[in-house]
Formats: sequence, structure tokens, C-alpha cells
Amino acid sequence: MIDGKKILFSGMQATGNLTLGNYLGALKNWVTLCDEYKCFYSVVDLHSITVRQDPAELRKRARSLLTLYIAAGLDPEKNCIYYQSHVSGHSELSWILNCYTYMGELNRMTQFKDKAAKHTDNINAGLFTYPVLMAADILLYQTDVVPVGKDQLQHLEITRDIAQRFNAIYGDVFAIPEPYIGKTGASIKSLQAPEKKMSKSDENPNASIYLMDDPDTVMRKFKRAVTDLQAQVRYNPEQAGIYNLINIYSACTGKTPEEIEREFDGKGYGDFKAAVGEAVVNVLRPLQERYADLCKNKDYIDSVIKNNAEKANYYAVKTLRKVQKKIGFPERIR
Ligand code: ATP
Ligand code: LTN
Repeated sequence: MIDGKKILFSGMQATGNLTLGNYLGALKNWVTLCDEYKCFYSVVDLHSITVRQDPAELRKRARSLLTLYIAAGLDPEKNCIYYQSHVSGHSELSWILNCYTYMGELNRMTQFKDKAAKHTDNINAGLFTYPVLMAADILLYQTDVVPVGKDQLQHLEITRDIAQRFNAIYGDVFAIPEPYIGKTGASIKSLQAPEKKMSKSDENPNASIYLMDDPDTVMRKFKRAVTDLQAQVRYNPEQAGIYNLINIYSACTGKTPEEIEREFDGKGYGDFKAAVGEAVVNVLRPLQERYADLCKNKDYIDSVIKNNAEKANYYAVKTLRKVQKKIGFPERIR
């Protein structure tokens, strides 16, 4: 607990440009959580280097993601928004937890198998121990809840196992985190292959709406979105393309799928796609404007980066010192 509130941690990697899926499935929901929880939202740049990155590009993307967190409505006075690499406790705790994690456990992680298959020329040890770093992120802040997508649940499970194992040896050192499954949090699918999720690393640019896409691009991508031959706007999972478009329209307008079915009863897909495109443009416009304004204000962003890293560090060090003491590292002489 911090200030009488439960603690929440989540993070995103600064790899690729954020998509509408990242916004509707994660960022938008994060904004609503800050009244109930004490929130830490990190730009997890240590995780990003498990895949080779161009240094200048990584630095630029990390700053852009941190700025987008704020543009999306995360108030940096209320939420701790910071770069993972600015708080050394993540790396330090990660090393310690590596020594309490079994190879066999890590071998079962499906994300490692997927990423190793994708990057056969660079199957590094960091890629293998990625979940341990994620466990360190979470456990460092005595986190109670972690909003994550389904793909990350396995990593949360191993985090809980590591924490319980550690606590069983040394007493109650770590809080045991629970996944936070949002009420809405729809999974947004690719516009070109609606059985797959919309993902920032998709090679086909028409498959994803990027948060920085201009209105013409957004309208064009929806116009080209894959649908079906049934020619009716029905909320039917078997009409995967239309189902996805209804989810997007619903998330952007607050209308229910039933209301949307009624609104487009008897109308063609062309009309519906145009309406979805407009709804998305209306959601992206204020976000893009806030982002552009923030980018002009370098001093403000710099101050957020500095102050929030200090805040995060304060809590991180508390847990880290406790852990170091428990495992028998020599005391620091002041
Ligand atoms: P990558 O393509 O690099 O794997 P990604 O777009 O799948 O990236 P992540 O960085 O894995 O995104 O996820 C960041 C957050 O966005 C997570 O909380 C995840 O659940 C959420 N998210 C990602 N894609 C979607 C989607 N299509 N629908 C809903 N939520 C999503
Ligand atoms: N692995 C996550 C990003 C991530 C994260 C975390 C999420 C790193 N550390 C801690 C929640 C809690 C991803 O790729 N989406």
C-alpha cells in the first residue's frame, strides 16, 4: 500500500509505433485506474534490447512512448511514469531473481519459443530470462495488480511462483501480484487478418491503425479492411472482420454492439466502414494534438523524466535493500 492505495504496475516496450490495439486495449484503461490504485507505468527499455535495436531509434521511441503515456491522459503527478533503465533496481533485482528461477520454468515460456523462432540469429540469454526481468519490475514495487493482455499471463504466473518461492525461504518479502483483467479491454484484431491481433510489429502497414496515422490514412485503411460476403452488420464472431469493426466502433463511441447493429441495419459495409473510420479519427485527433503540444515542451517532459525516476527509485530501493539483507549481502556502511 502507498498512501492507502493498492499498487499497480504495468509497462510497454518502445519497439514499433503504438497501434489502436495498444490504446484501446491498454493505455485508455490505464487512465481510469489512477484514482483507485497507486500506479507505476514504465517504458520498459531494458526489455527492448532482448531484440537488437538501433541506439538512436530506441532513444527516440522511448521518449515518444513516454510522451504518449502523458498525451493519452496519464497525469505524471498522480502516476509514476518513467524509464525502466533509469531505476537500476530493476536490473539488480533481476539478477537476484535469476538465481531463484529454474531453467525448466523458463523453457516453458511460449513467448520465448515464439521470439526465438523469429530471431534465430540472436537467441540471447536476455531473451530467455526476459520473464525474470518482468518479475523484478513487478515485485520491486510490492505490486498488487498488473493489467496485462492474455499473452503476458504466463509471465505473471511465473512472477507469482518466483515470489512465493522467495517468500517461503525468507518470509514475507514480496506482495503476490494478481492479474488485472479490465472490464472492457477488447482485443482489437488486424484489419487485414481479423483472426490475428492488431500488433505493432505486423509487417503489413494496412493491418494496423497507428496512433499517429493522419485522418486520410485511417479512412483508407478502414475502407480496405477485410470483411465478408454476408453484407450485414451483425455482431457475430463468425464474421470476424465485421465483429472486429463493431468492437472498435463500440470502444470509440461507447455504443453497445446491439445499438450499432440497429444503427446500421439495412446499410452497406461501405457506410459502416466510413463511420468506424470517423469514430477512430475523432479519438485520435485530440491524442495527436496533445502529443504535438507536449513534444514542443521539452523542459516539461525532461522534468517528468527526472522527477518520476526519483520517485520510482525511492520505492524500488526500499524493496531492494530488504531483499539484499534477507539473502545475506553485507550491510552498507553509512
Ligand atoms: P509486439 O507486436 O511488439 O508484440 P504488441 O502490439 O502486441 O507488440 P505489446 O507491447 O505486447 O503490444 O503490448 C502492450 C499492451 O498493449 C499490452 O497490455 C497488450 O495487452 C496491449 N495490446 C497489444 N495489442 C493489443 C490488441 N490488439 N488489442 C488489445 N490490446 C492489445
Ligand atoms: N512484457 C510486457 C511488457 C512488460 C510488462 C512488465 C507488463 C515488461 N514488464 C511488467 C506488465 C508488468 C509486454 O511485452 N507487453
